[in-house]
Amino acid sequence: MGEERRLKLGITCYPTYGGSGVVATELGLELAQRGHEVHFISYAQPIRLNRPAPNIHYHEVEVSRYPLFEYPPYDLALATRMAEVSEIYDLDLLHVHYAIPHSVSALLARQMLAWGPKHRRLPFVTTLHGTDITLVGQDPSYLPVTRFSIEQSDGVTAISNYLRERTCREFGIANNIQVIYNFVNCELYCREKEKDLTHHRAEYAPKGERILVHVSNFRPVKRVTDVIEIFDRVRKKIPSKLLLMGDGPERSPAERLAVQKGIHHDVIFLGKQEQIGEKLAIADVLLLPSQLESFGLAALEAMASEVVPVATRVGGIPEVIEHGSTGFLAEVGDVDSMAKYAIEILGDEARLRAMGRACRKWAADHFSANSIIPQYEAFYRRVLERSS
Ligand code: GMT
Repeated sequence: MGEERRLKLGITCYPTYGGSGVVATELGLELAQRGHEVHFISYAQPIRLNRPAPNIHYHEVEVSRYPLFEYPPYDLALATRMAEVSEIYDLDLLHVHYAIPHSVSALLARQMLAWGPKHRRLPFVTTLHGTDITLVGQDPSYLPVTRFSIEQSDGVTAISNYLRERTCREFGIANNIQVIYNFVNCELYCREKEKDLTHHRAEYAPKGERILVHVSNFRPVKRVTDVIEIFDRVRKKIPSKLLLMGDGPERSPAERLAVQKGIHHDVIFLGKQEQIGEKLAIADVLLLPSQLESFGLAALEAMASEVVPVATRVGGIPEVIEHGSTGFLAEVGDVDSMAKYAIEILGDEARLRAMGRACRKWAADHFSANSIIPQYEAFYRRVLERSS
C-alpha cells in the first residue's frame, strides 16, 4: 500500500443474492486484501463473505420486535449500529451500497456522532446501483428522502454513466456523482483449464451439448421467461443445455414455461449458488434479456470467464458489451434476435472461442478489480480530505 495510511471502513449492503450486495462484498474483500480494515454492518452475513480473509469484521444488526411494531424499524437499528461500530473501531468512513434505506441510516449515524460528546465527524459515501434510482427510488413515498440522503452524502458514486445521468436528470441532484464501474476479479473468474473442461461440462452436457447460462435474482426486471423463450429457439437448432443460477419470484413461471414447451429436461434450475464462477467457467453463452440493467454485473463476470453475453440494449449494458465484438445486443423482448445471435455464435466454434477471448480481454482491460479498486481508494481519500 506504499506510504498511504490504511483506512478503517464500514460497509453496509443488502446481504442477500443481488448485484449490489455482491459488489459491496467483493469490494470489501479486495480492500481488506490491500491492507485496509473493513467492517461489514448488516442484518445478515453477506452471501459472498464466504472465503477466509484477514482484516474483515462483520457486525450484525439486531432489530428488536415489539407488538406495537407492524414494521420493525431496521433503518433506525442500522443507524445506531453504524454509529456504535464507527465509534468503537474508530472508523474513517462509511460506504453504503443501495441508497434505500442505507444512505438515510448513514446520515443519521453521522449526525448522532457529530452531536455526541466527541463531536466526531464521520463522512459517508453512497453508491447507487440501479433500482434504488430507477424503480424503488421513484416511488413517491421514497423519492424525497432518497434525494435528500444522496444530496447529504459526503461522496456519491454510480456504477455507470447511464445511472449517473438518470439520477441527475430525474432526482435533480446537485451533488457531484462519480462513475466507478462494477469490477471483476479476473483470477477468480476465468475459463476452466482445457484438461478439466470436457469432464466438468459432461456433468451437465453429457453428449457434448452447448451450455447456455443465466444468472439473476429472478425478479420481473430480469425477464426470465424470455430466457426460456430464447433457449427454446436455440435448442431447436443446436443441441444445448440451459443452466439457471439464482432464485426469486419469476422462477416458477419460468419452470412452468419450460414444462409447457417440453424442454424441461434440458433446463437445469440450480437455485442460489455460492460458486457462480465454477459454472461460468464451463459455459458458452450467457443470456441476459433484462428489462433494465444499470450495468449488468452478471455479463461482466461471464465475459471474464470467456462466456459470450447475449443481452438487451438497455441502461448501462452498452457501456459493458460492444455489439458484435464482445457479445450481442437486441431490443427488450426481441427473443427472436437474441436467439438468432446465440445460434450464430454457438454454431461456429472458432468464432465462439475468439469472441470469448475478446470478452475476457475487454473485461480485464476495462473492469478488472486491479483497475477499479484504486478508484475507490482514491475516492475515499478525496472525501476524507474534504471532510477533515
Ligand atoms: O436491482 C437492483 O438495482 C439492485 C442491484 C442488485 O442488488 O441486484 O442490481 C444492480 O446493481 C448491480 C451491481 O452494481 C448492477 O450490475 C445491476 O445492473 C443492477 N441491476 C439493475 O439495474 C436492474
